[in-house]
Amino acid sequence: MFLHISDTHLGKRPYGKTEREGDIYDSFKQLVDIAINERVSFVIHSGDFFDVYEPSAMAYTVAIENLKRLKEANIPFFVIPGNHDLATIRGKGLPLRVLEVVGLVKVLDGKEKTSVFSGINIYGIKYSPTREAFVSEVKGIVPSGKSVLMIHQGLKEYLPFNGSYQIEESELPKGFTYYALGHVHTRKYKRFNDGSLLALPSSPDILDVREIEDYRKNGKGGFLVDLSKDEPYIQQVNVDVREQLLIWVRKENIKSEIDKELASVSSKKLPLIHLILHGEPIEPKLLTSVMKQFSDRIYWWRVEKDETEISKDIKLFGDTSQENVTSLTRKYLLAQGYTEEESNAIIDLIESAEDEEESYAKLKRFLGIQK
Ligand SMILES: [Mn+2]
Repeated sequence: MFLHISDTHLGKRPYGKTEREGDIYDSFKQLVDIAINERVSFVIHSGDFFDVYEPSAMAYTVAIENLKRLKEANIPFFVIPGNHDLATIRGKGLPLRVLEVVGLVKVLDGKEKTSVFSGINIYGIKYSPTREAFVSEVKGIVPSGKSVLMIHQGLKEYLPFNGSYQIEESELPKGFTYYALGHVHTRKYKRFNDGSLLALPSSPDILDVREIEDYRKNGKGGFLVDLSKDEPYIQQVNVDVREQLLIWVRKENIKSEIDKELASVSSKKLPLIHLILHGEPIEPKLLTSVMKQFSDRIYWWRVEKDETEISKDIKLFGDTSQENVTSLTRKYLLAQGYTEEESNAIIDLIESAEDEEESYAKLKRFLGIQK
């Protein structure tokens, strides 16, 4: 049995938050725990191990600490370079190679495509930016015996947006027992008519608002795979991630909507809230004061989209053809609930933006730090 994971994006720091960077490290740590506890023969990672091709010292530290735990448990780690692992500047090298040089991973990237481990032929190629590149990478790979193909590609069936996929499912080379796919952050697996399996573990953390829906359906984590039987057998294993909620609120029911959604949270970690505002315009001050009441039940909140009836505001402005940016800004700020004095201070601040020292002094006065 082996563990299939992907898209760990170590080092990613969503919204600039170090706690979120820590969450992503924690998900990886939990996957390593699973591999050790389940005594798997090896781990395969389908790419985007790091988030960038020049990872931070912190990302390397977490990677090495956890890969060392696997090595001590005699569990090899096979990985392919995803698009995030590959340098965009020539000659910068591959961060995964650093981990390979110190003996913690085996990189399958096309130059070296095969590795045989516990009776399974493991093949892997690096991310190919085009269909043509993919075809030439897989050319010459002939599967034999129980076999795994690790790829990091967009498949039209799962990433149906123009320019986001390189190949279609039917273009996968035939004859492998298990297709270990990365890149698509949606978790699923399917069995083909010949009994072979295609699996997408997705990222083990919610890295984007668009992943929330899939998380709610399928959770986050990896797959335990058993190729010892006639047909491959797969089992989903989950990690505990910081939950994220996408909540539609109206001015009159902000609190009750959030209360209702918070009831579904099961993670030990406090959730991150993304709000979509609709209905009547909501003054920022009102929103801030309502959200303050949740400070011990949520980790952080942000507005994902403001779909309130801004058109109403615009009508309030009347004929705007004779107005300049300053007067429109003032009207908008007043409509958002700021006082005349506050609105003037904000405009003053915007207009003095050329002189950094002066605008800094004004900002301090505005925030009441300095008279
Ligand atoms: Mn990815």
